[in-house]
Amino acid sequence: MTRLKEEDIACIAWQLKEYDHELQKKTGHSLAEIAAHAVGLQTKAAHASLLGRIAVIPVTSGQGIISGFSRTVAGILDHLGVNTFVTAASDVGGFAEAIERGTETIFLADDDRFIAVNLKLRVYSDNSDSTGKGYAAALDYMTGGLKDKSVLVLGAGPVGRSAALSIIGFGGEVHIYDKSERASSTLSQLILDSSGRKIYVEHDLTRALEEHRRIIVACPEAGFITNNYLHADSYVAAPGVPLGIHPAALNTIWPRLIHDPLQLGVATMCYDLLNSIISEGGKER
Ligand code: 2YC
Repeated sequence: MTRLKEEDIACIAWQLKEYDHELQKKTGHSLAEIAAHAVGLQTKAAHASLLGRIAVIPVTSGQGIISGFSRTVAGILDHLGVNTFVTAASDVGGFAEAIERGTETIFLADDDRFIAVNLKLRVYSDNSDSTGKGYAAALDYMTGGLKDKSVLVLGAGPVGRSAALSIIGFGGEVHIYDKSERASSTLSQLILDSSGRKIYVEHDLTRALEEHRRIIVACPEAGFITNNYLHADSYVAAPGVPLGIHPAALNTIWPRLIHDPLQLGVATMCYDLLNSIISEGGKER
């Protein structure tokens, strides 16, 4: 999993309105609507404020705190209308502070996992899983619907796996390419076993890029997708950091490219927890 750098996230918190407008232009929907779509919720029914107060806890383990990370996560949640704060203390002290201040939902990340936990329902949402869902939902909206359409997923890791399952959920046909053939075939078998649906393993990246117009770039390779693979009807949803689109190709694909280092994943984590709360609420009746 790529570890974000301070410069990757420095501007996010104060550009969220612009980012949201950009998403609306590209997909016809807001960040909240895409995140709700990713988890099968109608935004009308689910307002993020149902999550109560949220605490983001800085974590110093491993390579330590990324300056601005917790503040940026809190900014994204605030943008969604959730009352959020970053704990003054990190780690265990931050956890105690979150409990003392009556929060029900906690966001925290170490070098390996980024999760959001709802203490009341004892459920959690994982960033990789949510990021895959969020990007598949954005591609579904941006292309006018993935039903009966083929989608090339680059990268068979946790994000690519989650995106592939979501694309199947939207009725799409998944073609997977990973530089490790073993990773592709393992994912293909997992999906066949879990959903009975076949996905197509691509063995040649060049051919796959030439043949596909809807692409999820869920691998951490910079700039390998050049202009000759992008066409007027190409649509790219790229959760991978660094961005797989070659800088010289950015201008042409920009109106049909979704890419951010944190926003869609965090928003989908929020709606994923909301989904649990709403379905739990339904059970309580
Ligand atoms: O500031 C902190 O609390 C750090 N412990 C945060 C470390 C996040 C490491 N993970 C990443 O940089 C990203 C995730 C946001 C998703 C994938 N990699």
